Amino acid sequence: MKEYQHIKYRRVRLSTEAQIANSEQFREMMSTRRSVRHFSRDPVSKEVVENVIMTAASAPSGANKQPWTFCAISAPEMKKKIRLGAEEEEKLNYGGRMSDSWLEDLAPFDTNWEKPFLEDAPWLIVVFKKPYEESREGKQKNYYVNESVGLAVGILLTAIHQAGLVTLTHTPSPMNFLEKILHRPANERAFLLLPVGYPAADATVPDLQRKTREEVLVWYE
Ligand code: IYR
Repeated sequence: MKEYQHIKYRRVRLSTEAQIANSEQFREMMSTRRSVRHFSRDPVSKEVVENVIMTAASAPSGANKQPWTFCAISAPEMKKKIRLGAEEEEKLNYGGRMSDSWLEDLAPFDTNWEKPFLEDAPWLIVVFKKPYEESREGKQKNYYVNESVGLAVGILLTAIHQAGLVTLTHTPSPMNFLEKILHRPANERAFLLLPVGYPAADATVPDLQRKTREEVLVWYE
C-alpha cells in the first residue's frame, strides 16, 4: 500500500463571543436569501462568477473525488438554446407529465412552462455530476456523488448570496438536453441549472415562511 503524508492543520480559535457574533451575523445575512425567478439583464463580472464557482468547488466529496463540473454560460445564443430546451420539457411537464397534486403544490410559486430568466440572467451555471471517471485503466466509480454535488451547490448558493447576487435552483426535467447543448463528455450528467444575476427591478417572491426552530431542531443534551 502506498504511503500518504498528512500536513498540519490549524485554525485561529475564536472566543465564544466572537463565535456567537459571527454565526448571528451569518445567519442574518443568509436569512435574506430567496429563490428569484425574475432577473435583470445587467451584467455581472466574470471574476465574481469564477470566485463563487471555485468556492463551491471547495466542498467536501466522497473520497475527495470532487465529482463535479461547473459550466458558466454568458453567450446569448447558448442561453437561448438552453431556454428553448428547458421550455420544450416544461411544456410537457405542465401539460400532463406532472400530477395534479404536484401542480397544486407549485401554485404558490406562480410558475409555468415559460423560462425567460434563462435568457435574462447574465450568467447560467450548469452543474454536472460525474458518477464515474474515465481513464486508460477504465471506469472508476465515484462515491456519494449526489451528496457531494449537493454540498457543492449549497456552498455555491451561499457564495452567490454573499456576493449580493441572486439565483434559482432550477431543475428542468429531464435535463439531458443540457449535456448535448454543452457537449459534455459521457461521464457527466446535468445536476442543476442556476441563473445568476441581479433581481429585476419589479421582481417579487412568494410570501413563504421558513419552518420554526421548534419544527426543525431537536436537542439531545
Ligand atoms: N421543473 C418545473 C416545475 C417545478 C418543480 C418544482 I419541485 C419546483 O420547486 C418548482 C418548479 C419548473 O421549473 O417550472
